[in-house]
Amino acid sequence: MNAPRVLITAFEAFEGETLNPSLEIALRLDQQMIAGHRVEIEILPVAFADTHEPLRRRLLACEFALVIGLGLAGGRSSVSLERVAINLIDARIADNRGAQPIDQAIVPDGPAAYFSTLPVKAMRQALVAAGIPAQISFSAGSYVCNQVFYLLLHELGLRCSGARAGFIHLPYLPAQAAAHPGAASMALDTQVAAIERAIAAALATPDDLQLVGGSTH
Ligand code: PCA
Repeated sequence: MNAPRVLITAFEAFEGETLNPSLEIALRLDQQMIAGHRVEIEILPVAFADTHEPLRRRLLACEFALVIGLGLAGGRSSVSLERVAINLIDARIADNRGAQPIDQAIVPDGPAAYFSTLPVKAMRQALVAAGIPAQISFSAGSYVCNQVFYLLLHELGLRCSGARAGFIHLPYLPAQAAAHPGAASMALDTQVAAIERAIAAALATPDDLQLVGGSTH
């Protein structure tokens, strides 16, 4: 029998970087087995106009038990388990195709926001227990990562009831932080371990734990 599957999405490099930790993690985890599930990957361009189609195609058959988007949030010191995707594009910088849309809806007439359907508290607990800095985040920004996060939940909600999805933002890799004096970073091995543990925790936790994890700012 074929093993159930998990999809990880990742991004190419952007904003003048040559690396993106999400891509490095995805390449390391492609076809790996985690808690009896086979990991598959989808590499996305950092381009507002070119993410929806590959996602829609990949999600069409509702074949994934879990879908987790990954992306870089340069400057953050922890692995960020995102809670909220908003229906807004407000690009701080041009994307890799030169587009810089401002104040547009991702899905016209779509809901203002979607919540992650991953058990983010349980996932954070699993990471912290493994000695990996992790936090809950209440904003995935208004750039391409937030767009993918929103579209994952939108597409899965439209046709794949029961499929769980969310987004995780990652710190710089050390080689990237070297070019940004003072910026935090996390080694690739630690980032890979974080995503392995996050996936395992999500698969093991149908209903999230009631743990403190809110924010005052
Ligand atoms: N991070 C960007 C887009 C691609 C990525 O890895 C973001 O946070 O929107």
